[in-house]
Amino acid sequence: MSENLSIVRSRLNRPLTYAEKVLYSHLDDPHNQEIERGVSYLKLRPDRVACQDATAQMAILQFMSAGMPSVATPTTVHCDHLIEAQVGGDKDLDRAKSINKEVYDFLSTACAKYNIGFWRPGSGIIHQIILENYAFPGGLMIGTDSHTPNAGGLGMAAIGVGGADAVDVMANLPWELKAPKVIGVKLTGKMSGWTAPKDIILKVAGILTVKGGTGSIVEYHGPGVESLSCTGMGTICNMGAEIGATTSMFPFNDRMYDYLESTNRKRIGDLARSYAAELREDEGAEYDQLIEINLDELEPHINGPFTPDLATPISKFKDAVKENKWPEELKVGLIGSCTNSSYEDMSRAASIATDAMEHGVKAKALFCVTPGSEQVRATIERDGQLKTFEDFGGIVLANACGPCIGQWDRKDVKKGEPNSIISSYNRNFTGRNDANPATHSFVTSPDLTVAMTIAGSLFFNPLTDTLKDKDGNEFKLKEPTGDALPKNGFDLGRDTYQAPPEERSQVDVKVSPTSDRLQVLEPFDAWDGKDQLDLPILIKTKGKTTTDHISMAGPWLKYRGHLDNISNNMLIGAINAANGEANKVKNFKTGKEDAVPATARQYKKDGIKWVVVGDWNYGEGSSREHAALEPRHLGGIAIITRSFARIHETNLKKQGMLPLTFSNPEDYDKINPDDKVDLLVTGLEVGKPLTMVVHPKDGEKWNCELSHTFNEGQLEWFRNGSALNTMAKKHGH
Ligand code: MIC
Ligand code: SF4
Repeated sequence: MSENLSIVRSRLNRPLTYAEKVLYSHLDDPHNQEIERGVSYLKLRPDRVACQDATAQMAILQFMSAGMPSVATPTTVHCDHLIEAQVGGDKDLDRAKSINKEVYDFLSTACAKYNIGFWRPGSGIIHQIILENYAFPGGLMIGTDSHTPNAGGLGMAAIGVGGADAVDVMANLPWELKAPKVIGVKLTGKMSGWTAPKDIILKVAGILTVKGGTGSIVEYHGPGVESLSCTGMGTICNMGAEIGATTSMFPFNDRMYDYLESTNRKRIGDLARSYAAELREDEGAEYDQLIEINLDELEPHINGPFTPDLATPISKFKDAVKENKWPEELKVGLIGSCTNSSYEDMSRAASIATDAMEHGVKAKALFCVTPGSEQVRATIERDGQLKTFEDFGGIVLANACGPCIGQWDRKDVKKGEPNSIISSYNRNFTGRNDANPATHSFVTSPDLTVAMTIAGSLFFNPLTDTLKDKDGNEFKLKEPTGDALPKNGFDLGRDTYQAPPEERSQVDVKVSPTSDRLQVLEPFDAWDGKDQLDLPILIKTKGKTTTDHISMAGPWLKYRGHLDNISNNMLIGAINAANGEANKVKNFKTGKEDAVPATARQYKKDGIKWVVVGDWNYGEGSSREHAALEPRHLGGIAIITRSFARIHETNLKKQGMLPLTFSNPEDYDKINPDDKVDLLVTGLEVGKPLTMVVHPKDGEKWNCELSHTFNEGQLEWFRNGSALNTMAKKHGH
């Protein structure tokens, strides 16, 4: 790292931010790489790749077609997304193992064959396991999950990507990233009382909004950092995904050292100490934007509903609930997830539950806990917090994503019934947790989640309000307390890791041709070399179109390895600008209304290519490349929007689609869902806008200018039909 860095330093001759140091020290060609923040495409060599089960299936299916004997970069796969919360812990886990047997068998044999570490179901959530085992200061990793930045809590540049990007790195190609800008967040003051690390990112999300971090790394620094635990920093970096940031990072410090030591990595901590000067920003480093937050004044926040950037400080929350007529009764409180499952989070939450029980009261709302890892679960079982949660009335779910991603067999409300839930998770898009669009989902710290759960009401503010004890006397909850790290060390719990075997050539990876869960990928057709004329608009979406709208999770997660089957969820959550409804579009040939995937299939059958028109920040949220593969599979050619989220834009390019943006964002309003368009693709060139001719149903045709961010290599992907086709072509098969 220092060698590469000194090469880059002598070229740039200016102080560097920490994020820049980590990225530039991983350049494939530090001598010649062009480096301009926000402009050049960097070619990087990540140290590590991580995949979770819901995205690994597609990644591995693509890797298999690259024809390599093993991965070129250390890689792990984590089974966490496919476990549905029903009754709790072990029972749910056993059920998941039997329902998903085929997929787990596929992943475990593929991992064995290609030399990938495999974390079995029950081991925990990818980002927690990475923090506990693999993250290290100064490292660069990519992960097929948008919350990969969680490892920024250990000073790593950890970036969420689609499966095809992971495949590049597994196949020893450099990984490409537009050189990010750097947003500095300077923390001053000291955190105390009811304020938790989560409140920093909830506040930042309010300032920057869901698209404010696009194209940037958020770098935290300043004296306030000292009052944060390593896992607290992880929480902040984790939820940086919600502002579209490429990643978020903290500089190396003593709290990271302590965490490394308590997770059996003192050696790495010592090494980091000896390079400490390179593991932080240079004096005088310049940020593209600077935000300052004084932790002495920072209030606890609650964000939501429906979007993670609607930030309300607790002192104003009751009024906001009244004003907006959000359902006041709190139905469910949920703590845990990859965002907030640390030992510290669990012990602080348990301290509040204990306080309540000492007054003879328990959770009024339903209360669920998802431990982030087997290690955290076993440790809080040993140290008593787990029992506290159960005594308090809580259900301890399996170490997995569970309700965070709609893996929740929720029984307490009917579909369509307006209700409120609050969690310590990171995302709260419509329908995400329970597939009920009327559920108002709020995100906050675990501390506030527990406090609100006791009150059963969104009107409650634990800083100022009292509760009634078992005899009807009023009492105030004590401020939460907890240890950042367990005094007696971590208990590793059950062994859930499968190392790849020495002898791998005989391992057989099976994909049954009749499976409805797994399907071998067929290469997409190359571009026909012509302009694309007379294309219908399959749907013009209105407002938020997140990856949850484009390729819903929950029950659909089971088809993540089967492109044709999962394509039946394409855009079913997106709102059609033509009628304000979801999953109802008009087939221009028949004039009949039908579901979006069905209409696309009909066009495909008739040999008609189509486009989608979308609004701002299209594809926000997940890294799931299914959101790009599905339109490609069903015959789409371009997605034309006001703007894109980073991972989704790259995913579209990788699969041979055209992500295009209106050069004049107002043109979005001028497009009618009934219009037809010509895309003059033969004129596609790096750095030049593309012309789209719009043919309104009645009226004059007009020219619309579209922008794109393709570089030369990426244009090849389009011409060849996909990045994978391009790789195959280079390898001569
Ligand atoms: C999410 O939080 O939305 C997910 C589910 O973890 C996704 C990954 C996926 O869709 O498989 C993510 O964040 O990238
Ligand atoms: Fe899992 Fe939720 Fe974290 Fe995504 S955000 S990795 S679904 S726990």
